[in-house]
Amino acid sequence: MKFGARAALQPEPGNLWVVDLAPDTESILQEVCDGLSQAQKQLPPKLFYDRRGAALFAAICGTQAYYPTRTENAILDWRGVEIAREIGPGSAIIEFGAGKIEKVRLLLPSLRPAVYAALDISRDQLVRASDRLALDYPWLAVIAVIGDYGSRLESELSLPARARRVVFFPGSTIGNFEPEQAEAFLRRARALVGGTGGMLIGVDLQKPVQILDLAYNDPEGYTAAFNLNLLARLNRELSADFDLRAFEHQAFYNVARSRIEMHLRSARAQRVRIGSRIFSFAAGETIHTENSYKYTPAGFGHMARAAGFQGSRMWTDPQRLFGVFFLYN
Ligand code: AVJ
Repeated sequence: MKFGARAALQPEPGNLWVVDLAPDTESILQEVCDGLSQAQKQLPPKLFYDRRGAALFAAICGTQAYYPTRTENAILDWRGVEIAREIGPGSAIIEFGAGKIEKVRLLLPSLRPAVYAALDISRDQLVRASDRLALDYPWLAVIAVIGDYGSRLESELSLPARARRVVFFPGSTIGNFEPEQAEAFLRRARALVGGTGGMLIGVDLQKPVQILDLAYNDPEGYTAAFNLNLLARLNRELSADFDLRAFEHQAFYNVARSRIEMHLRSARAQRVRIGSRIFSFAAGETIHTENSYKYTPAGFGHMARAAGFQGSRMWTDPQRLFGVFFLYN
């Protein structure tokens, strides 16, 4: 394993390169204070994924209520050969939000890429998972980049010039973006992969409200714990003094905007200190912690075209809960 500020594919022993571009405490504090200064208080969902948050997210993915993970996995598993045929061998796969690096494993045997680059905000999990992947697939060059989606990957990755580049963005994390930001993200991905490249992206589809509400209010309570852990993290890392018993998890489907909204609701009027700043909460006031937009196949296809991708193909499950799109030029 190699650590460095720059990942270059050099003929050195070992097949894993690690690059750390994680935001520092100072910039996290700035983002948190900015978000809590808005009229509708908000916090960015990337802050969910500290060590405990990543573990809680993995627990959510294992619940019966949270259908996206197992549904997308089934699509990748069933359609892996077809997907691999679309992409072709010897590609450079760049995954955003790679987490535990489980999904790409479903594709690797048929896909046979030359390079796999994983970007994720959860340092320990990413280092562990990429180390394991590099050991399991000695023929694969693995690059792990610790950072958020704003990280300037273009300059950090030196990918083989001839390999077809494909951005892999599974999990429906695109749903975290506002529609305009989502389109901008697709456009950026298209620029990263170039004219011959493509994008393989998981998108959660619109469906009856009860299914969605349950998926974000699992009876085991992992989603509630995941949401509240955000405050626990701010207490730990920014020496904030949130009283975790005075906030509650709230998640509901906003039908008009086709999105799940997650909030943390203040049970009473209270003040919270973060560093040298004080933030006041009215009883019932919320911090908006996440949106998870749901698309129709046609709606997402339209957005992909608007972002510049001319070709699009979708695989789905029999209940049409989830779509895996391959976008290309
Ligand atoms: C990782 C962003 C795809 O939006 O469903 C799961 C995060 N939040 N349960 C989603 C999440 C609450 C998840 N994504």
